[in-house]
Amino acid sequence: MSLFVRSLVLTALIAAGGGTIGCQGPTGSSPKEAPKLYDVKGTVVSLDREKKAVTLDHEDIPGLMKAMKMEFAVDDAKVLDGLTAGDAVTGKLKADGGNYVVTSLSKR
Ligand SMILES: [Cu+2]
Repeated sequence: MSLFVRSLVLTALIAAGGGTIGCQGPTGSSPKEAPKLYDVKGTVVSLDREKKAVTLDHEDIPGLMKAMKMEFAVDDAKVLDGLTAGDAVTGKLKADGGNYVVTSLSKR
């Protein structure tokens, strides 16, 4: 959902809530941030199909983190198919709160 659409929805929710004085809406829990997808580029340092994890020496991920070497969880062991340590890769990273999951990876 785009930020624009999200703000429209928020505005609508606030407007709807304003009309019900004395009635608590379902606002007990804070709204969950939608997961964001980032492009990730780097080199495979090691991978573990059983653990569904891959360690990447990744480049800067603008808006998320600087270049570093770190381990990521992968969505599915299939994401690691055809890859070996040392491969230069590009892929997608899903950031859900502080939780990072690699959803696709391929050699570049
Ligand atoms: Cu990192």
